[in-house]
Amino acid sequence: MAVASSHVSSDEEAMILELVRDLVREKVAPRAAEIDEKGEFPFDLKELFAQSDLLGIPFPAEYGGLGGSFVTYVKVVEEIAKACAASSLIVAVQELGALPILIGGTEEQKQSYIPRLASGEWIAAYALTEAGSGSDAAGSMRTRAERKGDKYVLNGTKIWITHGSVADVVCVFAVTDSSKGANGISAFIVEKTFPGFQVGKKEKKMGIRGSPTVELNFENCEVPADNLLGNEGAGFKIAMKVLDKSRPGIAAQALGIAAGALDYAANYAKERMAFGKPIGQQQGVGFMLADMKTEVEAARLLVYECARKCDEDAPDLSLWAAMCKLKAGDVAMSVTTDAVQVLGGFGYSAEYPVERMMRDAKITQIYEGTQQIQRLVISRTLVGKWTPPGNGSRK
Ligand code: COS
Repeated sequence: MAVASSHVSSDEEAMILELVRDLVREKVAPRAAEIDEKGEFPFDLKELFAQSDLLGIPFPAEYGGLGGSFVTYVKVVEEIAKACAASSLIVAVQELGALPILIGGTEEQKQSYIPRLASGEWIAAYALTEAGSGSDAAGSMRTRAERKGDKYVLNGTKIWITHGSVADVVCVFAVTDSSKGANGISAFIVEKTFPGFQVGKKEKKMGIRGSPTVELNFENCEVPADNLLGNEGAGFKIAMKVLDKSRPGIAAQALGIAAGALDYAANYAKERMAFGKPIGQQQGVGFMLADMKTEVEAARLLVYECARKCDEDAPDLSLWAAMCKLKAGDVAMSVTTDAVQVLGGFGYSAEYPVERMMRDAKITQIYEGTQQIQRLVISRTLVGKWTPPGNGSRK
């Protein structure tokens, strides 16, 4: 969680972004195709980002972070995603995994964990989703946590956990009281060394292949009671507040993918000749590029405005987080698809980056809440939530 008033000036933000552009050009872009092909987490780039203080940007200075604004943070994610979507998740998921502690943690918990995450010494992950509990995150959760003395004992399985296999610490959501629906869910800080924590199957994915997505199994996993975040039952609200601040990071990733694909397609269209002139000068392609550019800039305005609202802890943040993730995810998909079209047969070849970008774009319409969930969140702000007659709740 970035501090409300940033410690980073606009001059410093410009310097950070220049540094990131240099790193991306020299170190990230040349590795992007290989990272995708091998499907391996790029530990070298994680180290590079850690040494360059990029992981600490959104964390408050008092916990070892840079105390940067959310606006700076989303711009950094965007810059990395222009070249390599998987690598941009190194920055974005560190924030996602740390947010439950920043939002729901005690001073002691923050002091204990955030400095190690801000420096990049440790990697964080966020474990909400289960096989039967994706969009309906509260209603269908099956992972249980039972208090036994000074410990909680966790049992259950989480799936689709980004960086779950490389994380040192995972914020895990589990049911502590099944009679209370969303208000019976609690959040825990779980270290990978806690007994009963196991990494399960790794997914084979369409895109973001350098970012490991795994199953996590909790078999009588013992978590010290001190690692409960907030009170028992506070977990779902923490999970939702986290998503309000992490969806803009995913929107920034989507924006970066789209901007990277547009850039590549526009350059190609300037060079590639057909019927005696560059294809970009022909109306069919030129107008496509014009629409792509307009969509990218529209998404950018929403992402940056939402990041500003994150910095202010604005009361309508949920709405803006959902809108920017919805728009940027759809723009990433449409712009990368059109970029492949601009390149024609070459666009369909893995030798050109737009093929990877199109595969990477798809996930931004799915994770951190599907586009349908974003629309649900947005429409509820307009017309309210449906509560069935009778007891007023299905739970
Ligand atoms: N901030 C704070 N509190 C919130 C909140 C938010 N953004 N959103 C919901 N809550 C609170 C509600 O106010 C409600 O509190 P009370 O019981 O005190 O009234 C409680 O949380 C339950 O909320 P709600 O009734 O809206 O829950 P629903 O089950 O109807 O649906 C959705 C919530 C669908 C919005 C939620 O489940 C969701 O976002 N699902 C998608 C999950 C997701 O993005 N998964 C991706 C994987 S994580 S990378």
